[in-house]
Amino acid sequence: MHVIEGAFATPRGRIAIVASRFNGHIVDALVEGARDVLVRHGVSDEAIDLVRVPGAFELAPVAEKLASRGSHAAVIALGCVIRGATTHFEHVAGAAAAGIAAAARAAGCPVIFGVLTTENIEQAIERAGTKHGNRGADAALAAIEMIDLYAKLHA
Ligand code: INI
Repeated sequence: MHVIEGAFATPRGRIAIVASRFNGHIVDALVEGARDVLVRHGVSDEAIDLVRVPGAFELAPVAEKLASRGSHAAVIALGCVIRGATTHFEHVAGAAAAGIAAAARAAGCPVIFGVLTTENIEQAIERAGTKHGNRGADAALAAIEMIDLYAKLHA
């Protein structure tokens, strides 16, 4: 069997992280987790562009713009949506997920979904560098693997 998959090779080119300010304490921990993984896989800190947006709703359009410029090897979208008393959560989380998925399909480079959608702040903290790991770090690993896979599929 001929298996085609991405390796965790040092990616060439720039990496963009788009991160929301809403729930900033959590998102900052995701950004730090992503940055740490990228740098420990050989990406220069200088080659990482961090683009800030107000909330998770704004992640997809900006990720799509960045990805369509062709200036980055991958775009990583990081955010945190926490359920509240109203249906606002569903709209914001749904728009972020659907929008980032659409951006990923349209773009020539990987666009990675690193948005926490949780019931409460505790679940978010657990996934931002405490007992359930760091989803920002996971997103960066996915980006590294996908960059290599795209290179293989385009070769
Ligand atoms: N944005 C988030 O990133 N997380 C949330 O939990 C959230 N909630 O719950 O409201 C949120 N709302 C703001 C939204 O993303 C937009 O920034 C705003 O609606 C302006 O378009």
